Amino acid sequence: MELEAHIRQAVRAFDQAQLVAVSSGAGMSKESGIATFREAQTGLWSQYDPEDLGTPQAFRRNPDFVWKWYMHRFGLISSAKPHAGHYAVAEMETLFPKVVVLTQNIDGLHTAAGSTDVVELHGNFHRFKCFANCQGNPTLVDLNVLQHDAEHAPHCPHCGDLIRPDVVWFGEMLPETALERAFDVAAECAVMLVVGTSGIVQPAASLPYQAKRHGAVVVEVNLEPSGITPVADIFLQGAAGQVLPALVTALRASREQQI
Ligand code: BV8
Repeated sequence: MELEAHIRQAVRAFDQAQLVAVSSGAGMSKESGIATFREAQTGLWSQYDPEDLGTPQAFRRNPDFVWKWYMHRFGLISSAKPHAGHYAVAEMETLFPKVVVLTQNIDGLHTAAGSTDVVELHGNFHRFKCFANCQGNPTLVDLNVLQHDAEHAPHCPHCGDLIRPDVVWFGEMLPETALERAFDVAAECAVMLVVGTSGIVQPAASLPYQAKRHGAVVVEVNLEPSGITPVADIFLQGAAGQVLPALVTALRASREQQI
């Protein structure tokens, strides 16, 4: 079946949904110019595996090196803008009683596009904190106030420990409240729209399986099959920035016909 037929199938699946979950990965931000996690390694960084850089051990071992990698990515992310796909997800809030975005992305683009209920599973790149969380979890610091540069990880003004991005590294637990809410939403949603994830990183990759186990319809948007495709009821092959606006246009048209 071609994409249009699959979108019509998806529109029927969304019908009467009270709670819609949207689970997004790095592919959701690709058309905003942010390389996916696996492609993030360009130029100097191409010889390093992100899973070897994004860990607390790597940061402790060589803080300035990991800091430089983050400042490199921060430069890419901070100039990124939401694309039509982000805005389409935000518009879904006008079509359904409740839409919750469960994102693995740390770029803040869903919120920037207007989504009002976003669960950030892996933190947010615009926040920085004391590694020791010396004033409580998290001990956030304002990077603009701290003397810092792109070459050296700054130090906490309270305790002197290293300052780090407020993101979840490999081997670290996800924020408890975010994780709990994500699994609750996955268990209660009528439809889970899964966008731009390879379905490799856990526990985020388990959310569509949780949704399916609890009777949700799983609709996947990806350029190619992923670790989620085996559990997807409907696979919309294509780029998020193209497929999501087409899906929302069809959902809106279907809603208008019902009025
Ligand atoms: C945890 C923030 C409990 C940082 C990220 C051994 C030791 C320790 C842990 C583990 C272990 N074995 C397994 C684990 C668990 C580990 C894990 O899952 N590892 C994987 C590699 C097997 N997980 C963890 O460590 C998590 N914590 O489990 O705690 C624990 C603790 C100790 C020991 C055991 C368990 C923490 C994981 C969070 C890591 N932090 N990000 C930062 O970004 O700097 S992960 C990071 O990578 C992203 O946030 C994202 O989650 C992930 C990348 O995945 P995707 O988003 O799927 O992106 P990817 O590039 O893979 O795929 C892109 C997709 O988009 C593709 O399918 C592509 O086709 C598609 N696409 C591309 N363009 C488009 C598109 N689709 C649509 N449109 C397009 N235009």
